Amino acid sequence: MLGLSALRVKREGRVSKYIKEKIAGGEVLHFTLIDPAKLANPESLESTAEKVVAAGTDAFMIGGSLGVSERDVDEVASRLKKFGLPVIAFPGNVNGLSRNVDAVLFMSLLNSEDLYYVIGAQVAGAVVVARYGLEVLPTGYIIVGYGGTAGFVGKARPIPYEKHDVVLAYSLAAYMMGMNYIYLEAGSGAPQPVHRDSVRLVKSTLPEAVLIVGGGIRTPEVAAEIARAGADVIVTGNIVEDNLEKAVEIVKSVKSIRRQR
Ligand code: 1GP
Repeated sequence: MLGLSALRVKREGRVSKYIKEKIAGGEVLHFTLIDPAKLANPESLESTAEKVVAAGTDAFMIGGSLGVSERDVDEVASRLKKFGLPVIAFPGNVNGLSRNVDAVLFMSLLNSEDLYYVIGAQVAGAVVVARYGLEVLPTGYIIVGYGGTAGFVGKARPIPYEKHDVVLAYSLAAYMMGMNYIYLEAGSGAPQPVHRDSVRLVKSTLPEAVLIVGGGIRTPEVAAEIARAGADVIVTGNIVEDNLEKAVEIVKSVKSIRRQR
């Protein structure tokens, strides 16, 4: 038997403490997203990681919407662990989990039209997460604008970029349901990122929530703009593969920002 009665949930653990202490200290965090299915040159993973770590990235996220198996996440996680930063699963589905990560963004894709992405995958994955003893970061995942593969696969009804009030309403609902991480996602490779006015509105209304923003952030200027608007965490994925030098500049620009708390 699975021993279901022995399962425990790990919330507010080491990773959450790490994130919250940095935010309380006035930092904006940068997370480097590695999609195992998009690694053009898997051998160069460590040398790529070394460069973003030297620039100051705060954590690694591993995940993707298509073509990611648990074994891929296992392998990438164990290779990234040696850098000493938190390694966080960003699962597009149940197969995006791994024993080797420190925590999981336990997400509900709130504006999906398919209940599977809102609650079905979470039910399927919850026992696995508890059995692996992973720390959970309860996350409301909200897809805005372009949406990309995550939006298509997740059957999202993306919120139009300029509908800041709708983005806020979803964020409020997420927070009221106990999700203290809000992830505003424009979709990997989005032609434009989430609008800074949406970011500003969500952060000013929910100062206690950890606001993660990703999708289509390709320049240090845009990253800084979104960070200044109130994002607590900036995520970049594609640019790390496409233009590592630019990715390093983005990390440095995010890490140069200090906020009054
Ligand atoms: C996608 O938010 C992430 O889930 C990152 O997007 O690949 O466009 O940086 P990019």
